[in-house]
Amino acid sequence: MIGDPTAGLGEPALRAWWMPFTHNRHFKAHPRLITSGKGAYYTLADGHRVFDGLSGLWCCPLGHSPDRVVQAVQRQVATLDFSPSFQMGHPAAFSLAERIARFAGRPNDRVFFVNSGSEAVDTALKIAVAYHRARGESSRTRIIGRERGYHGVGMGGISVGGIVSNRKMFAPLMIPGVDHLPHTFDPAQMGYSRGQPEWGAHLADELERLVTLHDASNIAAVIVEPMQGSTGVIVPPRGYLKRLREICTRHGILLIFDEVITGFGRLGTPFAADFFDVQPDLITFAKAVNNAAVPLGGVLASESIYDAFMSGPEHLIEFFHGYTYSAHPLGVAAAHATLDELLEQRLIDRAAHLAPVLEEAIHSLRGEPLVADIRNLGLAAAVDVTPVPGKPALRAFQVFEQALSRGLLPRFTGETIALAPPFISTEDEVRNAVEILRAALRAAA
Ligand code: PXG
Repeated sequence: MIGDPTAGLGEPALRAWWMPFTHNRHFKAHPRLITSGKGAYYTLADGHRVFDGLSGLWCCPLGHSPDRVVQAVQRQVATLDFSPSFQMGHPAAFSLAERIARFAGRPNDRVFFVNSGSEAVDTALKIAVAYHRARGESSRTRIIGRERGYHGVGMGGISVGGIVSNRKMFAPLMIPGVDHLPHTFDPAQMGYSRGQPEWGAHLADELERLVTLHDASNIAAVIVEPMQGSTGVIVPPRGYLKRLREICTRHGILLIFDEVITGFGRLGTPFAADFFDVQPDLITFAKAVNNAAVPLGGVLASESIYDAFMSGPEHLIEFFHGYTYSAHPLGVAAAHATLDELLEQRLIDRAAHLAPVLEEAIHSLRGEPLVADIRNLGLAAAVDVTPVPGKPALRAFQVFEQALSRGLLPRFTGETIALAPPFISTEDEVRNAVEILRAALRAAA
């Protein structure tokens, strides 16, 4: 803990907020409070500045409060604070949808706006099942996710997700008819891989096994994160995603890429679909789309999927789905400003340029105390640490605390520490973040 981070906030002031994905009792006894952010740094309540090693929660590639986004949101809230998206529309939402489709290199796609990654995932699953039904293939209802996958916390997302702690308490609420592909992480085969592992493309063939089990006529879609982020930067083996695409195409199964983390530049390309040269039928996005200034997400759907819905009388709604805040004017304004900044400042190229800097630095931690594996892809990296015997997840937290006290905010989850710096970082900042992590590992050992 750094100094007195409560800065005058007593325990009662911390009581009411039931915090998400947080050890609430421990946190409230030892709070870590952020009071402001600018560029690649947060300021904590005790005045310490820390480098934002995970771009918020993977969502602030431009750093914090970039002027252009701040001004766009300020202008927007004063001009049109809210506009209904059911049976009405505001012009900037249409132009944003068109821009995002072009940015994705899929100019004929349609974009459905939501407010979070979880909503994007549940929306994509609904589109997939309804698409088949609209085409007269209503038996195609099964969805295939993947072990270790994270697809948010909606009922659909936890069902197709593969993280046991996010699932085990909620079994009765999960959607039926879901299978999981095996995850692709095998340290014996791919330990300390730089970028994509050579081993593991054959794991995609498990999809053929599921098709043989259920028959393709019962399967609607496969959903995967092209690079698994939350579970600790699990990088797809070379050829794996292409093989998944081929099998889906052969059997008329829709392929959904959940690009909530990888979308908008994290791998040094607009989307991971570009990086891997594999085009899915549906892409979910959120987070970096508008630098997280206002919640916004969405789903990119291919034209043929959209067209399948556009039947029946024209005065009737085609897709009974949407949110009060779909295409919220503030979120949309922030997204336009974020895209302007990403493109004009060539920040995705910059992410691509920083990727090998991060790779070199992070792999130099091999052999340091506690280090069990290191992985990286694009401007993202993870270090697995050896667990404290009998106390799962404690070690990464200890390393996290050591890093925070030295001026770096990384992400810890399970036995993994992850880094995904803002695209605006300098090479030195990236190297320095890793040096802080090195000191933290030594101190925690
Ligand atoms: N899909 C993917 C691939 C995600 O990574 C979601 C869906 C859900 O998004 P929302 O906006 O509903 O939270 C995510 C979210 C971490 C971390 O530390 C990752 C996420 C969220 C919070 C922390 O890795 N991913």
